[in-house]
Amino acid sequence: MRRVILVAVLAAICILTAAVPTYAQTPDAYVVQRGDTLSGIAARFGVPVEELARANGLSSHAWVYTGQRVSIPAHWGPGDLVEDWVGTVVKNPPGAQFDDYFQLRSNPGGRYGVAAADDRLAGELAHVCVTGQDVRIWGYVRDGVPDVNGKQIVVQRLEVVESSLPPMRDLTPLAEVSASSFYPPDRGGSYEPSAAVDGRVDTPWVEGASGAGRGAWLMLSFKRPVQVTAVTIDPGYDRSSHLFYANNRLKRAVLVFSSGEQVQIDLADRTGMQTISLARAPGGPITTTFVKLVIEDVYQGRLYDDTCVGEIQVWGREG
Ligand SMILES: [Ca+2]
Repeated sequence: MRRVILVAVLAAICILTAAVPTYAQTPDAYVVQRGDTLSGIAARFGVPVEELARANGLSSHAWVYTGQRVSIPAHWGPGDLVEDWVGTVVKNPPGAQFDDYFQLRSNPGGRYGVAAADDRLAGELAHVCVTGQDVRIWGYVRDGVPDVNGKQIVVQRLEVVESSLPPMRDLTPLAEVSASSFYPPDRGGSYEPSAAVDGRVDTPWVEGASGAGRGAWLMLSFKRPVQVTAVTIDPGYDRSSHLFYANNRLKRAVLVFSSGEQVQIDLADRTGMQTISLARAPGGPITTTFVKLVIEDVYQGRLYDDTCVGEIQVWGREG
């Protein structure tokens, strides 16, 4: 009975996504033919050449010889084909077990790890992760891998779904910024709230409260409601490694929205922008007139007990 239900659910998913899974049998080994190269064999079986080389104790530039048996790593065989699946790429908060995943639009339970077949696609995946745009993807599913539910889509082609809605973009220039307090200017510059949105990670807003500034806040306000899909944050004084670790860095914060929604975020203790994805299915982007960042916890600075936010950006669309 259970199996029947499972089959029915799988069938429904297939219909919803208009994808017909095909199960290709991966051979255990391949006998090298004249003219074959390791990279050619890797491409034929959809295996990264490094993985194929490793499975055979070879370097990835090794020659192969006619008649040589080459083992094909089983889990790299093309599994379910992914053809025109529609969904969003969602980034997990730093520290999560897996960094991102693909969320099928048609099925809230349809969640897969995601990987790019090449560097260009990796860049596109990173971009749509921030913009929260729906995408159509093609590729295949790898089974039994250390990723979400043991499954990972290797994306070989990606298209952004055309939409009549305004495009997702960096909304920060539309915002007025304010804060509960700020540190007075000194020889290093000024640390007003506007320093967190000036497009530079090396100029931080620094809270001016006593102690580490837990409870201090920075707020970006919009004249008209916006739909927020992601927030990116540089959690410290990112002018140099010395200044970054000399001051407090943001460890945990709460994002508060005018809708009443609150999202607790955890930040990794490292320089550079970190992405907080809010394009979570099925809830979708958050509609709000402000984004308020409230400091909850910090990584303690070596020299100073002041908490810095190098830069914050709000991504989404107007209206
Ligand atoms: Ca800045």
